[in-house]
Amino acid sequence: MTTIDELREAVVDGQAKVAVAKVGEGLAEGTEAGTLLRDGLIAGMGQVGQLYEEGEIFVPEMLVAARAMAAALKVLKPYLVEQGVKSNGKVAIGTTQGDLHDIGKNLVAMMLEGSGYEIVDLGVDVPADKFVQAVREGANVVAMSALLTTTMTNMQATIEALRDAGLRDQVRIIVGGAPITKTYADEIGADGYAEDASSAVRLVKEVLAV
Ligand code: B1M
Repeated sequence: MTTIDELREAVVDGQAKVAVAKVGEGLAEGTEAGTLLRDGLIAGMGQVGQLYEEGEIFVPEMLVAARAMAAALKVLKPYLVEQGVKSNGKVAIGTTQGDLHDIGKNLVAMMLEGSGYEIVDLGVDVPADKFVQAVREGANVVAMSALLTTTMTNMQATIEALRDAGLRDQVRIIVGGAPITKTYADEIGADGYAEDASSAVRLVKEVLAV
């Protein structure tokens, strides 16, 4: 088994320490950072997403895998920057105003980061004007998460604020979270809805291709 295979397996198994060690080994063997990212971390996370969609693993395993990937990414990041690996896009992500549930948002952010997107994590309880500011500062995707029926309506407030600021046409907006549906996303004028973190990665790729 090669170091890249071992790195991929460490992500799938959620073994953060092993993943970090394998990144170090791969770099020491002369493997390019971009290759470790693509064939190790991203491939591993892809496998995790697939296992989750097939019902073979559940949220806790996905979260542990995401943490392993985040730990390995932290080590790899400076080398990626050095190599000039191009960002696929800049995503401003946060939970809607009033919402403190950030586990799902963090998972989505980690999966996107591992897939080559630059993440601006606005955190929790994010008011519309913070999303607007992030778009002014270059984000080309706004990703909003809500877990409460009382806070999901703030997604629409953000979309309206972006429209009022004249920025709606230069940004793609995606939404998700347990109470959100595709119908709701369409109703409020978002560009897309993703049910889970792995489909959020596919969705961002799709909306940026339009
Ligand atoms: Co609260 N909570 N909570 N809570 N909490 C829920 C959401 C609730 C359904 C529980 C229940 O009553 N059965 C309920 C909401 C009811 C409703 O609105 N209809 C509820 C409530 C009522 C509350 C409080 C009001 C309770 C109170 O204080 N009386 C309060 C509100 C606080 C606030 O936000 N202002 C509250 C507080 C909390 C804690 C702080 C204790 C804690 C959050 C800790 C944290 O996140 N750091 C908490 C928790 C843990 C939950 C439950 C148990 C678990 C949520 C979770 O993390 N799931 C939840 C019940 C449940 O969901 N079973 C509940 C795991 C996570 C990985 O899934 O976030 O759905 P999820 O993310 C998924 C997808 O939804 C999707 O991908 C993720 C990964 O697959 N996704 C996206 C999420 N965002 C996305 C964005 C995308 C795309 C996909 O694109 C942008």
